[in-house]
Amino acid sequence: MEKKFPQGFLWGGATAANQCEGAYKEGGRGLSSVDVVPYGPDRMKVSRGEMKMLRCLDGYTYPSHEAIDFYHHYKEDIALFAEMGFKCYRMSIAWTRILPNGDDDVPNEAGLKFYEDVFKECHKYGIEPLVTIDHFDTPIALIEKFGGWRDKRMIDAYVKYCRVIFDRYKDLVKYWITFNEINMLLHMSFMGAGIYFEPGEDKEQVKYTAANNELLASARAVKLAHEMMPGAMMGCMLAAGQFYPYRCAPEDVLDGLEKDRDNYFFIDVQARGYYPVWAKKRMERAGIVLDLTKEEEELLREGAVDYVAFSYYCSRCTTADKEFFEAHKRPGNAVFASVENPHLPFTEWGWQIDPTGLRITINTLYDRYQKPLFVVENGLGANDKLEADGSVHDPYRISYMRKHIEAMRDAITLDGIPLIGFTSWGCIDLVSASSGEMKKRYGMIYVDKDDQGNGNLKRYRKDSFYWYKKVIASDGADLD
Ligand code: BGP
Repeated sequence: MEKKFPQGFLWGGATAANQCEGAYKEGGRGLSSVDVVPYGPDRMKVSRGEMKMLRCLDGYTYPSHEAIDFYHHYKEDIALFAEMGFKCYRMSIAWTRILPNGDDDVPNEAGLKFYEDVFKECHKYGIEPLVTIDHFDTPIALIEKFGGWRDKRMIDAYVKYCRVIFDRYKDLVKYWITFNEINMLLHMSFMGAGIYFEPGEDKEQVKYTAANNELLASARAVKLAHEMMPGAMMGCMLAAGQFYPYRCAPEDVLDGLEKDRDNYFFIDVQARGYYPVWAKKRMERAGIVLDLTKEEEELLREGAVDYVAFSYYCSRCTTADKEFFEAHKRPGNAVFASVENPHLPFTEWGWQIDPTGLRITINTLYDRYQKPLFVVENGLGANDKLEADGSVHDPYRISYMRKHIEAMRDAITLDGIPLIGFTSWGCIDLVSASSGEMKKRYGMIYVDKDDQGNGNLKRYRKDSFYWYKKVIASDGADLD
């Protein structure tokens, strides 16, 4: 069996502005949704849109404010990525660095310059930037003005922002993603769409209206990008992970199908260009009304993406037996509720480990969309120990990565799936999106900082750093 990955495969790592940049008030940056999502017990409530917090309040700590200070360390960090041999670096642009109020007529030059420098630094080492336009990042000014993505006017603001960055970076960036994990807005509505739910309002209606607005915005961005940047590759992005039926009972299989549809719904629209018939029926049954004109339906068709990107951390498991489901819910899967799968081990944070599930997910996505795929997030969140000599021994991470890379190799060589690349999540330790912790580390580079904000931000190479370097140097042939 061919062990090498295809020529030109984009090996690399991934981060997001809000989880690594810090410097939240520097360079004219405006306040963004992620800046008001605190560390601690209220984090989930705010992320889900159940607790209103549109300002930073005393008594809370906000991890995004400093994060790992990539803003001031980017040269050092990109040099480390280059040392590992990265061919690609996935990152996001903070909308409010470019348009501090989300829809300013004059963009903020300091913000534009910052990303220009970052992209140039990547190119210096032959690293291809892959840019997420919106990674859990809604300008607070727009949330105050429109209530987040529930309002159609968000689309114009987003397109305005896209026009500015496409114009400025057209010669520097080829690969784009319109929204990070777009399906997340159903679960973490504030994080994904800047939505706080007013008491008593119809949450499902609000969520699907917001989804429709993001889908339209994505389509306009794709169209605009193709006009402004011939050759640009525009992608959508799904928080993926197949649902398995817990039992082979048909009701469980049907339940798995329906739960998968909650997620595929978004990508069906973005990749195929239209709402699937079952989605329309579902909304009709739930009394959800979509404000979608004929022209907008046409726009969705014209704005279909070029490739499908996704994150994969674990598979999920479900049953139609509600009592059983509740009794066997796996703690830790705070966002995607899942029954514990007895066949799989799990991480310290309770996420089940399933490399074969990655191959299954890749195949399902390809069967469904027939478009090139890109694994833009995958990795292991774990507690690491920095030794006195500056080393970090993380065999558990190497083992996780090895098995998932093998699963990708099988999907390519045995199944023939066109995979563009793989960017390991949190290639450098950063703030966890769900928990706000630093101690949930994904990196191959350790950053000296803890959950309380202590630490000197110094970077250290973990064992996985050297291992991944070898993997890339051998084009994936050497995974030992
Ligand atoms: C995805 C997000 C990332 C990232 C990752 C790991 O949902 O796109 O932003 O953080 O998951 O999750 P966590 O940080 O919660 O462990």
